[in-house]
Amino acid sequence: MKAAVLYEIGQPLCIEDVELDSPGDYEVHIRVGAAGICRSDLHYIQGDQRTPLPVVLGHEGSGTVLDVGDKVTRVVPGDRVILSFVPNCGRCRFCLVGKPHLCDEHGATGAAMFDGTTRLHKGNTRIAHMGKVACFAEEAVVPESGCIPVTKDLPLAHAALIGCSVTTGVGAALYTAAVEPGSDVVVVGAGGVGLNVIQGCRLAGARSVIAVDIQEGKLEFATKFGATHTINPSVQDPVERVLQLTEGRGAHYAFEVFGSSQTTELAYTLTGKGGMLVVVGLAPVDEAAAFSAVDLVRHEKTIKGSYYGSTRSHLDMPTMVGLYQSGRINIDDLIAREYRLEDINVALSDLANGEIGRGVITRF
Ligand code: COD
Ligand code: ZN
Repeated sequence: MKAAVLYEIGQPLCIEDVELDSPGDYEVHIRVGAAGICRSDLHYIQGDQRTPLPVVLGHEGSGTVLDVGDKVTRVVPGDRVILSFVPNCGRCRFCLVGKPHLCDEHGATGAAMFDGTTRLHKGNTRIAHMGKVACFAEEAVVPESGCIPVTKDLPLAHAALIGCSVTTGVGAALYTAAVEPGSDVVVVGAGGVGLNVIQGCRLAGARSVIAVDIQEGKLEFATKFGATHTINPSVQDPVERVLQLTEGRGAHYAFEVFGSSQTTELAYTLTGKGGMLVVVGLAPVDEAAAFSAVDLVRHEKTIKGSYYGSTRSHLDMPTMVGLYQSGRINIDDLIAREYRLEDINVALSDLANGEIGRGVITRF
C-alpha cells in the first residue's frame, strides 16, 4: 500500500509502497478515509519534536474497518471509526483515574504498537507509526482502543478532524480550562486547533473571545468561529489592547495554541489576576518559557498544560460528534482544502505558509 514516509528531518515526505503486516490480536486494519494536516506533523518534520525514523506521520484520521485481530470485540469490518492518537491500555494508573489521554503504556511505546513492534516496514526496515495512527497512508493498523466507532452519516473528513483539532481545541476549553460563562478569554494562535479553542469558549458561554494571530486572514476567519475581537500583535500591542477590552483586568483564561516559548510568555502576560494560562502547543524541545514567579504567586495565576483537550476519547469524541450534529460546533467551515495523498508535501507547505482553516487528505 502507499504511504508518505519521513526518512530525514527537514526533507519532503516520500510517497511510496510499503508493507503493512496483519493486525495483532487486539489490533484493527483500517482503510484510511481522511487525514487532516496538523502543525504537530510539521513539528516532527522540522525536528522541533523528536520521533524515531523512518516514520509515517498523520495523527488526525478516520476510516473504515477492513479486518480485525482475533481478540477484537469493539468493532467489526465495515464500521466507520475516528482514530485516536492516544489509544490506551486501560490498566495503568492514568487510565484507572479517568485520564486515558495520559496512558503510561502509550507513553512508553509511542510510535510503535503496544507490544513495542511496528506493523509498517519496507523490507527489513521497520517504519514507526505516529501516535499509533500513521494515517498519511492508504491503510493503517491501529490498536482497538484507538478506534472510536461513529455512524455512517458523519462524513469521514469531519470524523478525522474530531480525531485531533476539534477534540484538542474544544476539549481544552471545556475540560482542561472548564471556562466559566461570562469569562473573558484570549486565544493566541488561530489555526486549525486555535479555531476549535475559540468555538469551545463560545460554547462555554465566554463573554469575549479575543483571537491573537500574526496573520490577518486567520483573524478574519476566527470571527466565524466565535471570536468577538481580534488582535494582530504585529500591528497593535496585544497587552494594551487586552487590558482595554477587559476593563484593565486581563483575561480569565488565556490559551497558547501555536507552540513556542514566545507565544507562551505572551499568553501568560495576557492572563489576569486569578486567571488561568492553558498551554496547548508544544514548543521546540530545547526551548524554555520564562515568567515572573512573584507575579504567579501574588496574582494567584494557574498554568495548566492541555494534552488532547484532557479528553477521554471513547466518551468525549462521541460528544463532539453530537455537538457537531446539533449545530453547536462548526466543522464544515474548518475543512478549507482537500488534497490527494500524493500532494501531501503541497498540503504541508500550505499549512506552513499560513493558509486558513484545515487541509485534509480525502483521496488516497
Ligand atoms: N503570535 C500569534 N500567533 C502566531 C504566532 C505569534 N507569534 N506565530 C504563529 N502564530 C499563529 C499562526 O499564524 C497560525 O495561525 C497559528 O499560530 C497556528 O496554527 P496552525 O494551523 O499552523 O497549527 P495547528 O492549529 O494545526 O496546531 C497548533 C498546535 C499548538 C496544536 C501544534 O502546533 C502543537 O504544538 N501541537 C503539539 C501539541 C500536541 O501534541 N497536541 C496534540 C496533537 S495536535
Ligand atoms: Zn494534531
